[in-house]
Amino acid sequence: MTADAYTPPRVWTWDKENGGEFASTNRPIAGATHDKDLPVGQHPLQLYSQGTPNGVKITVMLEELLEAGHPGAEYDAWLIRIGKGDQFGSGFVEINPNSKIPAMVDHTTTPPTRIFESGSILLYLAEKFGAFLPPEHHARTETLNWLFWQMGSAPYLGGGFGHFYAYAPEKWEYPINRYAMEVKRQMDVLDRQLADQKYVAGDDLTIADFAIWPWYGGLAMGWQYNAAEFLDVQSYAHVQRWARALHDRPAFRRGRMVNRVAGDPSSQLHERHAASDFETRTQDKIAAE
Ligand SMILES: N[C@@H](CCC(=O)N[C@@H](CS)C(=O)NCC(=O)O)C(=O)O
Repeated sequence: MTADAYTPPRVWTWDKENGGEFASTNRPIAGATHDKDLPVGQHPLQLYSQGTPNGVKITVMLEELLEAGHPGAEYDAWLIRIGKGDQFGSGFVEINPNSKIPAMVDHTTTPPTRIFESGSILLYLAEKFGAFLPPEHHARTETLNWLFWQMGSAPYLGGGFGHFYAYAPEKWEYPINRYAMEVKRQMDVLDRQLADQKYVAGDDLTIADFAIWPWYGGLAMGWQYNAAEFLDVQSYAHVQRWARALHDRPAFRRGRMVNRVAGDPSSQLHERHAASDFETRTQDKIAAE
């Protein structure tokens, strides 16, 4: 037992000063903290999100749908600043009782349809547009296998490894070891899968790629937690090849810009309401006005 080993009390209580990045938005209770309606734009699809890996899954898919000639995928993307607690506004909680981005509303149905959980949104869009989810039984099942693999695996990468390596108030060996081991195992799973096929679920780009790329592609590109060297991400050669190929697609480049609040101002499009916004409404252009 180490000097600062913890003996849990009989009943856990909320210690508001428990520290760590993002601690101020964490609460042990659900529900809204304040009244705030959500804005609604002109397009059928209304997205409420931020450009985190879970948010990027959806904007990349919407941009790929538009690129593939589905005009019905036009969308308004509104910024929900999770660091400021926008996810706890009453309007947002009405469309996602779990208070996490991304969340979407489809206004083409009566009544409008709310969709939350990024995997559910990807599946909803794939079924709505008949795209990026192969209809053939085996290929469809394989795509869903990898979609759900991502949903189950990424919390170990973000909530486990990322939290303890980058955000916790101190570096503790036990949790960093545990989650580094698991994340490296997951990268190896993906690397073996990508060794003899172009995309995660086979020869075609699917919602499995949209789900997995922002997390594991981002890790391979060195964008996550400043951990590229620590996890030796370069050693996953097939993940590297796949991550770079997707990174170079124009729709992925645009998708990464939407609702992004960090990085070069020219890469940040806080809100997206029209295709032309990528040229005219990025933060560098807004600052110059
Ligand atoms: N399983 C959810 C996870 C969503 C999620 O964790 N979103 C994060 C941003 S990446 C969030 O909204 N965090 C705000 C909070 O926890 O209060 C999904 O895939 O949609």
